[in-house]
Amino acid sequence: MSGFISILLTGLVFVIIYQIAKASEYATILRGEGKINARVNRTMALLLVLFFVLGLYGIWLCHDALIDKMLPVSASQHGVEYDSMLLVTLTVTGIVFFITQTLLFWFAYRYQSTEKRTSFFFPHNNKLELIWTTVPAIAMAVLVAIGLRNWGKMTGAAPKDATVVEVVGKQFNWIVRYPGKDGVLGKRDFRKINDANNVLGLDWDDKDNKDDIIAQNGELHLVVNKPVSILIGSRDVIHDVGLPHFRMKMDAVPGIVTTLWFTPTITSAKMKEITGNKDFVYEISCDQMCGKGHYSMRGTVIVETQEEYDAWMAKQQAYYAANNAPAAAPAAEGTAAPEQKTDSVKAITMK
Ligand SMILES: [Cu+2]
Repeated sequence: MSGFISILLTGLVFVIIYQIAKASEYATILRGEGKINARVNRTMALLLVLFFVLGLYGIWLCHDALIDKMLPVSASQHGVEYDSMLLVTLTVTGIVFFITQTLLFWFAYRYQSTEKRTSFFFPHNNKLELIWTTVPAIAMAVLVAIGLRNWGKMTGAAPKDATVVEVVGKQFNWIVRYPGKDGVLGKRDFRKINDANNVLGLDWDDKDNKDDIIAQNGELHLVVNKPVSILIGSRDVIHDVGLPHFRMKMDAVPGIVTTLWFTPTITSAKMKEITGNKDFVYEISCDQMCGKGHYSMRGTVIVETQEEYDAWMAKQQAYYAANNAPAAAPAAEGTAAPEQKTDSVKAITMK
């Protein structure tokens, strides 16, 4: 209902503007063009200044209302660099914005059309052209160079001692796999995916899979101050691993492995203190609209000390043992119909 009223009101505003335009057209004809034009010019010049001042006030209002809702301090080393990059970019563009817009609106007011003044013909000036092309070009090149350097760091090779974790998106949650004691993630094949007892399609002929762990509740546990390399995949459509508190994000694309790495620097417990929120949770958000359950793809990240991590890991059972022994008894967690899935995959491969 409120949507309908909004559309109706918008339509009404357009009709009113149209009628005013029409009326002023008739008034111009009746009273003489010169007089009316002079008045319109004066009014427009004043309205432009008013628009600028109100616009600046609006920016300040938004800033004031939203500053408390900003993300807390970055919880990763990379994130601190990105934040400072953002600050530099916003400062440079903000100063340029303020100078150019002030000049734009002031000139519109100061040099409004009057009968007494004719315009000055100034068609071309090489020196000016050169200045206003080169200066922004250099400024943009510097900003882009800083961005590329950071991008290279984020997507480049992770340090050798980084923990490896796999995060796979599906409609509609995240599956987190750890490599187990051997430190190697086993092979997986989408044709082996089975919601009852093989959610990632792990290849049981690959011995590296036998000790792989799929985290309970899909929780991503990380050790503070230890680099982590995340291998990202998807089981169905394109998702995106968004880690806003670490200032990280990367698409999860079916069929290919994307990666990102970072070093978490603040434990979940410490972040609760910093934010003053005892319910604070680091989250994985899906940053790619992926279907009707997109909103519910909220994963949990827990950053903890090595001891806490080890204690948690000790409680995890290898996925193979939990789902294949003895005599391949299906686990209770699956809800979808697995047979149907495998059949449809077979049908596709046979074509
Ligand atoms: Cu998604």
